[in-house]
Amino acid sequence: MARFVNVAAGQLGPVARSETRTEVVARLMALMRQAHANGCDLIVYPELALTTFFPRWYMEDQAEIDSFFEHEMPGPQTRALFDLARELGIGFCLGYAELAVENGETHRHNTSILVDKRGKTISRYRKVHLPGHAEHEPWRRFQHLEKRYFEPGSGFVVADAFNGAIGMAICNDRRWPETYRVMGLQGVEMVLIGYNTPVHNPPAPDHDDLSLFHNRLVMQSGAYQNGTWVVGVAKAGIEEGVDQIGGSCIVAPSGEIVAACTTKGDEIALARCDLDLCNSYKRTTFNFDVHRQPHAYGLIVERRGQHMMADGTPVPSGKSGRGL
Ligand code: ING
Repeated sequence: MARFVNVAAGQLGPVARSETRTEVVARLMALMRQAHANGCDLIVYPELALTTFFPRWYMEDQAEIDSFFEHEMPGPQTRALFDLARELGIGFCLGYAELAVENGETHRHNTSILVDKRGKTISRYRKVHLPGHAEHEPWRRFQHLEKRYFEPGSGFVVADAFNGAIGMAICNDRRWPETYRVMGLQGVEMVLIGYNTPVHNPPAPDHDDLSLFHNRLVMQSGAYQNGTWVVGVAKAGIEEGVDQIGGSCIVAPSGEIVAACTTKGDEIALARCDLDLCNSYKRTTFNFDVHRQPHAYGLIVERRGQHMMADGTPVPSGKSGRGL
């Protein structure tokens, strides 16, 4: 029996700094209604969907920085989105800046949540791979201060939801094969990824012309090499003077793009995703139990007089010598 999930990639165009949460939530709700009208079970929104991509600016005043964070989720200005989800019977994945007070300490994360058709949050992920830098770098056309404003998350989790195994990642995470493999080893069948990606990458301007190609490349390879669906959703367009790629798409476990947005504005792309298609890869080419060789990956190697594990991690204390 095929397990279909009807999915919408809920791409956003630019979000201005002046836009209120209420105004943005209204845009998210309009996309949710479109997705529901097209029979969707789930809509995936971008990273930091509720505000402009504020890490592009250097700020020192903590109150100003915290104005971009959500202190509760849902809160007074986001509750309407959860209520609509429950009313329509559609789930969603939402990226936002999370301010959490835990054991009396304040923590700030670049977060994504998965909310079911009853409007209940069933999974939360905090971005692991924070790109950019922590201090002001005035040479850049714009900043990328995620390392300044967020703490990294502690790992990738796969939740049982929508009759399958659903994982989340955020933006730069999608560029790292470990992101998909860690969830692949947990049996993930769909990875939901929001992103804000500038066309121009100041440290590597020669990559700019390849930004959309690299966007597709990493999600298609991650999908194929782990036999999983991947849904990538942009906040796109020229946002506060910075051009951000679109390229929202839905990738099948084959690595094929089966749906894509064609604008850089608010737009949904739709796909009827058969989660059982994952097995065509998980039970053959990427049958990890049969074909993966973890013993070879944990090898201790010597590079230029330094011992390390074959995957580049330090040799755990107590282990030494070559693993040959
Ligand atoms: N943005 C970008 C991303 O990984 C980036 C940062 C852009 C890295 C271009 C490398 C090249 O898509 C976020 N928010 O991670």
